[in-house]
Amino acid sequence: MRKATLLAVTLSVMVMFISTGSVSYAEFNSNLLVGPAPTINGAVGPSEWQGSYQLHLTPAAGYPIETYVYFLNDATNLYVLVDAIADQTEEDLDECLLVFGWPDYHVSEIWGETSSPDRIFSNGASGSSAKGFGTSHSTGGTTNHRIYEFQLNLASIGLYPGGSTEFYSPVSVKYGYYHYASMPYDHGTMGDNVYPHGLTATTTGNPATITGLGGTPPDMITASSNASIPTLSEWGMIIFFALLVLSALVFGRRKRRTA
Ligand SMILES: [Ca+2]
Repeated sequence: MRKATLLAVTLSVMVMFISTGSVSYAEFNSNLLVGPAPTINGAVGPSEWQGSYQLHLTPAAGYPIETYVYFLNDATNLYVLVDAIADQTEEDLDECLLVFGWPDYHVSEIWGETSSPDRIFSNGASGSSAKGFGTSHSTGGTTNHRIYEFQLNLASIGLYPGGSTEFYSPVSVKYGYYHYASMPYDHGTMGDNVYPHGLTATTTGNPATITGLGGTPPDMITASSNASIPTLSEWGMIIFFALLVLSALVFGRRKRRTA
């Protein structure tokens, strides 16, 4: 009976940890870069963006444009792929915005012609970005769609290996000369993926300055350090195996006593 009870507790602890890790995006890790750094050219090369995506934005979760978002980092840079698989129309006004930190925030935004896009790196952010239209591994390489690639210097957005900062894409100002959009904005369908869903922002000025955030709070992103830190679900597995060993010991002792 004791063994069965222990096993039940173990399983429920494991399920708790696994569901905590997969239901909410409120905290996530950038994966450590393995292999070559992505070439920032708006095309997903065959050896680029290895490892799993961190965010999958779906209509069911409130995002009109189904999109996969990948985050990788090495000691100096963060690399972001916004793979907008449901934006299958190529317009100059398609755009993508990434914001890091709050209230001291750093911005990278890209829009305009695919061949010579307009780019913003503001409030200290520095790096490179590209806007493309093509296929990627997310769709099995068959359907052309919008692809945005970013390289951001970690220190320029308030990050370092092992460090954390807020991540969001809050604003939907697209007309006139105001800047800032979402992740991404598709002009073909006028769809806006404000991230996280339910985040609101107030802005002023031209180009826009974010003066306040409300609604759903931003996520926290943690950049990987070389010494990898177990994720929540890995900790769940560790506890699971520790309790398994413990239950084996308890069972073993009972058996000896009976004998
Ligand atoms: Ca489009």
